[in-house]
Amino acid sequence: MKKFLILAALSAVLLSCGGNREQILKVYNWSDYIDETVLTDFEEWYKAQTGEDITVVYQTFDVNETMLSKIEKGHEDYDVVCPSDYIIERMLNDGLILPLDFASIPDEINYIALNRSPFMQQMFHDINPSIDANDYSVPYMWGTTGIIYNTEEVTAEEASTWDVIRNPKFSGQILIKDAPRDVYGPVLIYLKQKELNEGTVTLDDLMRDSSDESIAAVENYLRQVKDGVLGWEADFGKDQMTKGRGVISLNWSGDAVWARDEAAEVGVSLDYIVPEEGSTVWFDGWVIPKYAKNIKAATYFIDFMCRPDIAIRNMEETGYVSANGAIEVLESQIDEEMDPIDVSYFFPGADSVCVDPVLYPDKAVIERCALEHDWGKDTDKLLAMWSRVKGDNASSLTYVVIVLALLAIIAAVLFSNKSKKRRRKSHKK
Ligand code: SPD
Repeated sequence: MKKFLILAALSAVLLSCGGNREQILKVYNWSDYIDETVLTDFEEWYKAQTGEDITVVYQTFDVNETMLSKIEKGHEDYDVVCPSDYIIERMLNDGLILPLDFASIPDEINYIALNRSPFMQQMFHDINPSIDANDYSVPYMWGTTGIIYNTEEVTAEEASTWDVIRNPKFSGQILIKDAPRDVYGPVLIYLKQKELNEGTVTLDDLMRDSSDESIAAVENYLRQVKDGVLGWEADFGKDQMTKGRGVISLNWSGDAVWARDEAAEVGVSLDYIVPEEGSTVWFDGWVIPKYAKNIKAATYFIDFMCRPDIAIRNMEETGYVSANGAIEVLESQIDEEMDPIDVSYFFPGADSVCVDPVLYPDKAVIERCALEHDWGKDTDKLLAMWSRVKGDNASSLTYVVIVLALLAIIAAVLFSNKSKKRRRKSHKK
């Protein structure tokens, strides 16, 4: 990371001295989401392919909304960013991303075209049936939302329902991802079990449900969860779990893999489950924002990320699962110690392979998961609810108390100054 901060500083100097922006590629990605050595490899590969120099300036974010706001409001000139599904949908609807031109990349190194997964293509298509997101974005990593649990404190049965986050037995030991959409979806799915079982709503309906009634129901539920929450975390939950500082974490599958493997090294036993009621399946994809300045290098960068060996390195470093459909990627994950599962939805024909089910869930798990969708302006209602639950926003009573306290302090200072003056006067007399 240090190296890239230095690079960023150097690049800023280079640019401010009138350096060539065509030799800079600004990448804005989630934290802990890449093997950073691939960035230098990209610089070398780009030079070999095009004969041109490039320096990657790499920055990270922890939540989608931070990234979106920098582009939406700040018009920052990132060349490549990595939003999640529903944010890609929003950027697409708002004209914030550029169509990709992969025809400009020679066939033999066109890794995007060579390694597409039909599952990912379909998911991208489902983002918005009237504008094909496949023309604007390339999937990077994907996964599910579920529960990481400490197997010494929590049974698989206890963790197999979303209600575990309200279980008083684990109060004070529950970590919740500070990602409103990723919490709202599963909680609503949990609350609407009856309707789902009766077939009066579908998972997809729920992912589009921004009604006041549903937001209120989720808010009511989260208020019951809140007192037992050890932390609302953007990216420290996985680490806390490895240290045994929480026993339940509502989290993403990639963080679960990372945490489970790290924890095993220090004798903490973690596992991950997608609760029986259903959940969200998500993906993050590369896009070129409207304000990008180096479209050529951005296009090559996205292509390079799709090279199977690069995809495997990124998976191994982060714990997340690549959206790459190349058979080499599947082969790199075969582990004979695992029970065979059906991942034919992702790798056609692979209906019985020994892979980690946290990385590639069994088809039956995927069938009970749905993709989140953008809510447009209704997103503000969700964010307001989230702040109310977490207590980020002070009530008007809080403001009254603060103002009264400030007035009392000012009065006390004035009064003490006056008495000092009076004392000085009487002294002089
Ligand atoms: N530390 C990188 C985490 C990226 C995970 N993205 C998941 C988004 C779910 N909406």
